[in-house]
Amino acid sequence: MSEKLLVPDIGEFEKVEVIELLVKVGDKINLNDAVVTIESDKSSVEIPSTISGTIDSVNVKVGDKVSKGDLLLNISSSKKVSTEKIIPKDTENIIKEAEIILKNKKKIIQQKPVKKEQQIIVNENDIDPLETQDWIESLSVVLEKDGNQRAHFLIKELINKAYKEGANIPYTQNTPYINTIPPEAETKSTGDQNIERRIRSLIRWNAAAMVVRANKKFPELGGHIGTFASAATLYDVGMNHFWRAKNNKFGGDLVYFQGHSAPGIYARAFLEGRLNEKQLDSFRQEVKPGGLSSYPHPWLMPKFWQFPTVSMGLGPMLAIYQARYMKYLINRGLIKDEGRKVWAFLGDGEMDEPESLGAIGLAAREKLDNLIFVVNCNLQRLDGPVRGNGKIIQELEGSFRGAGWNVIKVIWGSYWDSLIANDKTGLLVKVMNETVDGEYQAMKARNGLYVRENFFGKYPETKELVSSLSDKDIWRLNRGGHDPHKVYAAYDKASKNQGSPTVILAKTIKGYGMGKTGESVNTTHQTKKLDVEDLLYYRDRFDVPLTDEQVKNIQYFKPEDNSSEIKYIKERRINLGGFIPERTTYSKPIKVPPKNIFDFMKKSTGDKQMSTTMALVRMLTNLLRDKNVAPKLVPIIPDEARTFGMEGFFQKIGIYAHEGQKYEPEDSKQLSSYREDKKGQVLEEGINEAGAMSSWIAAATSYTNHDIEMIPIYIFYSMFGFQRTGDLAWAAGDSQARGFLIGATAGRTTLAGEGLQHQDGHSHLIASTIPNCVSYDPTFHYELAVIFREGLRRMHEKNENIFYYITTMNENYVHPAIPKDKNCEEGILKGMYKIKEFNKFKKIKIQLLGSGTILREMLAGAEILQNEYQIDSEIWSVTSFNELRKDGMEAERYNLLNQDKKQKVSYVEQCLGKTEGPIMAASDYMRMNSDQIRPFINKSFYSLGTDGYGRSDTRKNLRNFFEVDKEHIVAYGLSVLAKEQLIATKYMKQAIKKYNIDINKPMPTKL
Ligand SMILES: Cc1ncc(C[n+]2csc(CCOP(=O)(O)OP(=O)(O)O)c2C)c(N)n1
Ligand SMILES: [Mg+2]
Repeated sequence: MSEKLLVPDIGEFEKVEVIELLVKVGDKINLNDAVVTIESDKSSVEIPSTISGTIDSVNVKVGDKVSKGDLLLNISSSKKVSTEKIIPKDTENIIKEAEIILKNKKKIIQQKPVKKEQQIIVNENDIDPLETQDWIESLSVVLEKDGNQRAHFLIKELINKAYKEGANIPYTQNTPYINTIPPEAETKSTGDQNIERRIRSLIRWNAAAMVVRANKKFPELGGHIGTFASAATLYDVGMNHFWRAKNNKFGGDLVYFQGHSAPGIYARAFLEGRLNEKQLDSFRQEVKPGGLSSYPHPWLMPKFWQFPTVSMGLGPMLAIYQARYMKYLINRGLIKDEGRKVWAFLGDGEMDEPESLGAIGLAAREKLDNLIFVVNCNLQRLDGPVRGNGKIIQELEGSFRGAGWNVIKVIWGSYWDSLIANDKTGLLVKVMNETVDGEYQAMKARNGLYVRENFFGKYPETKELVSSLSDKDIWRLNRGGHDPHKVYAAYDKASKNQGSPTVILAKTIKGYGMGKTGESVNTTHQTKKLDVEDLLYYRDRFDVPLTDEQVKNIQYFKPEDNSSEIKYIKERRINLGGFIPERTTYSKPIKVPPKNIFDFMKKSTGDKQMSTTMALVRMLTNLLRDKNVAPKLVPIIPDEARTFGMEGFFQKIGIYAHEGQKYEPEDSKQLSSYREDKKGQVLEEGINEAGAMSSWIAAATSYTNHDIEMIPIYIFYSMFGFQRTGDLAWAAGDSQARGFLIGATAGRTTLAGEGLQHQDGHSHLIASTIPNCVSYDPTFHYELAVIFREGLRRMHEKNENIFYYITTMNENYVHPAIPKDKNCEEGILKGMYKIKEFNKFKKIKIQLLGSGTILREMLAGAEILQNEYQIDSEIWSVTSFNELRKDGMEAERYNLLNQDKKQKVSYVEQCLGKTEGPIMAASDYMRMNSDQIRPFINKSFYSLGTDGYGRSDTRKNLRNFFEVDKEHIVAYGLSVLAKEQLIATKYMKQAIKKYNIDINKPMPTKL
């Protein structure tokens, strides 16, 4: 039976051009196979077949204009599937998931209720304590009889009822200032606590010694002792019991270490035998090979560090998106689900960075139960307390609980357990709740007596609680983050949590053990020197087996290889699969598609106008047909797919959504319907450039963190790229990211109407600050094709640790065929090639260098110069001033250092050295962009550019304003030639008059 395949609903578009036929008569096709590509003035999209069968006739040809309902093909079908039916329905999955959740819920309900002794909380605001007690008793009965879930349900119902009755009192997100896990519910560590303590003490010592030794030698080196001193237990418990390394059987947990705790991580690696004393002694001396970097920097220690974290706030953000990306890879079937975790260690001060909390909602929404944050709440940042007048742990608890995280507070150590159990009046918890962080910090800078008087002394009942304890005992009352039992229990619970991310808020002491000069004092953060007295105290505090003499010499301590400590530490890591951190790569390179895949971009577009953004989307659509590349592409878009004409991707490869699509989209009948899918390929990040960039980094480093090479392509408004998320771009370079950043709608005058905040005239300059970023500003579709293919080859086939920044534009124009010159492709990649020459008059010549859309103004200006002023010219398309500069710098440096040898000729010089006439360059970027190559050529060189704030107007008016339109190019060209005494000044004056150029207009930078 023959069926008709018609043009489906293509939204608002009509009479859209057929640009490709993907099938012919006689072909057998399957449901959803693409048959035809159509293209509007904004985007191209493939039409999939809704019928499987054999093609009887093709009823359209390339160039035809089609609208909804037009006949495309006749197909002899075996079966027809209506468009209704292909709307993705994940109902079954949803039911399955719901069943799993229900099962889990049941499991939770079946948990044994924890018995607890009842407490009477004294509250001065309580107008009827007896009634209060009645309610509390009822709750205790429910807890005992029916468990936590039931109690929680009842409380929720009470709140709902009160809310309905108008009692709109804000519900607090906080729990009392005590540990989330009660002692009786703690999972006990199986480790040998004595050995672990000894190991931890040695790590503490060696970490501090490393910093102190470095600063004794070179006081300028700096370093930190206090951060790791507060976090040692948090790391040790993870290292000994939880973090599984990558090996040939397992993908490995991913740990983001707090930047300033690096010395502790090196100190452990020293005991593990991974680093030697010489290396420890080269802490912060990285210029000679083998030095240890100040903070986690994969660029400088590519076999050790995995994640750069020291720019505060980036770690939390990157970790969240790393965990999300891990789920993405699992859901797309690209890696196995092995229960791997992402752990991120963060400072409590660091949590003030907007980036730290900015993505926690996403983590909860995406149910990232593979993510664990550990916030080291030492209550201090650099200058002083994080929240002197408040409580950072409570504040963070509120934020994270509100966002839907599983919050585990680890506030008090085991020595407090009996005190809290004996707190029958509830007054101890009340004091804990009332004491602000400033006081908590001050107490740890003082002594036991001070704590007795100022903390326990607040109420007679609490004072009585500690009456049998000596001041020393009180001083020993430890904080949760320093208690390996409490930390173990928290990690265990976090690791088993399902359905939400977990944050552990661990209370610690900054500079723990550092004594009077460094413990809990406001200057702890910057303490990098310890005097002999402090060192002796530190040794005694942690029982480090060093003599006084050895302490004075600040010697490292490493037990013999066959000592119980070294055996233990190694055995623990062997059990957990290897060392952490370790950066390795076992991914396979991606074979780049055949050269001809982009051949269609080397032909002229004829009369057809298109933007380079459209050309890019066409190119990506083609790439999605290459079986090696297609599954590896990760298109990332922050809510701008329609702006860039990429909505065709929604149907074709789907938008990643871990829950599939639970609703029928409003536009479900349309070809480019908003299709969310658990296996979706597009990461649609919403209005969130920092998140999109974090996703891009996760995908761009997938080759090392997941051993699978991926090709992330993040497309954004170029203005909201480097300028907005520059620090992440820098971290990407450090991380050795490989992938494409596409600055779309680029150029100060090309993105016409949008105005000052949108018009980018400098992103290439910011890109040039990142050493391993390769950037291009192409004008024509063949340039884009050559650049992109080379990017694929260099990064994903040859595995160079570089990333590409390419700007594309939204201005539609005709694209010519690639010039015949055999060196053209090489020139495109090196940064410039001659695109055209006007050579009719052979008298006066000028060299014109143009970039991006301004190249077209150059070409037009050159034509006027030829036709109206008899001036010849050579026009060069500069695809990358940045690449030209890099080459020029290298040549210049070589030549200066090797004056006796054959001198190198920079590529700029090779192109322009023997040409005639002065040089004038222009781009849609600041003059500084083209000025970058000025030093590499011994000729008169002038730049035009778009310095100054952008503003909304037409392209024509904007180019006139910034003086980069063809008229200004002619006038400035004539002026340059006059200045070089090649023509009379009158021509320049004529042109200025003719084009109404106001010579008194101030520089656009002042307007
Ligand atoms: C973006 C950024 N701003 C400032 C700094 C400088 N800085 C380094 S550590 C630090 C204080 C860190 O305090 P916290 O996060 O509480 O960590 P702690 O050392 O107390 O564990 C500051 C301000 C930085 N590294 N990154
Ligand atoms: Mg802190």
